[in-house]
Amino acid sequence: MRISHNHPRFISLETRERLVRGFQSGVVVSQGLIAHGRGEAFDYLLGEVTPESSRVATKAAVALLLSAKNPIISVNGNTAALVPRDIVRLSRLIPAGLEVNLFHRSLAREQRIASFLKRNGASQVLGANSSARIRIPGVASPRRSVDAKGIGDADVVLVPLEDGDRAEALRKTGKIVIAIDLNPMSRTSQAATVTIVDNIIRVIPELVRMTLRMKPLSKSRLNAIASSFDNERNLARVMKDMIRYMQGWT
Ligand code: PTJ
Repeated sequence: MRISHNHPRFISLETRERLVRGFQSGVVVSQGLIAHGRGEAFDYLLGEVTPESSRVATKAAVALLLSAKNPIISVNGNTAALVPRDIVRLSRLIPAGLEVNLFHRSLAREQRIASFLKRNGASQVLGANSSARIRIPGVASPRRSVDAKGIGDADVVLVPLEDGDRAEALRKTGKIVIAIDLNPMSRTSQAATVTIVDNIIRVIPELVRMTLRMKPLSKSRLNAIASSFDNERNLARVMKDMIRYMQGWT
């Protein structure tokens, strides 16, 4: 379907079309369409704009990614379909590895997503072969199986649209978890070290811009930014942003 740029809801409709195309090509699962609907509902509560609280979280996330020894970006179907170029750009800039890691896992879909990322500029994508896998203890979903050289060995993991179980389990293994989730009340949001509550279509381009700006900063400045961030406090700020936005309607 072609959507006119003049349509008042162009961005939202175009985003849905990307997911539908991703679904038709086997990158996105049907459950991913449902998950996006839940995300959209929370995006409404933000007024579909990035609140200041999310910018603060993005800055802390970049500080952690730039200070990491082995940072990894975990990619699922929705992420690949919505922001393929920017996620590859971010991985190059930091630099961080890319690992396909799926909730609804099949080797064929992992390989499809890896090829899609490569067509969008990635040179190496982990997680798309059955060898070199290890299991994260305490995860019931297929997401427990990760690449030993990727998420398995990472100190900082960026997890867009994650499930709560794995976010908690990754924290328990001592890793720093950066989540992207429009729902500030989800278990993932609560479990992560840094949660960016915003739409992934705005978050990844903002992470790219912020990385370009923060790359010249010293290690001690990056440490100071990361350690002054408090996720619990910031999530409370996001909720206040949502309430304030809704009060504007009454
Ligand atoms: O590709 P797979 O097999 O790994 O499956 C991916 C989905 C998304 C289906 C899987 O991870 C899943 O079931 O996710 P959830 O638990 O339904 O959704 C995860 C969170 O993502 C929810 O809290 C949503 O609010 C949030 N979300 C959905 N769309 C967006 C979003 N957050 C940011 N940006 C979005 N566009």
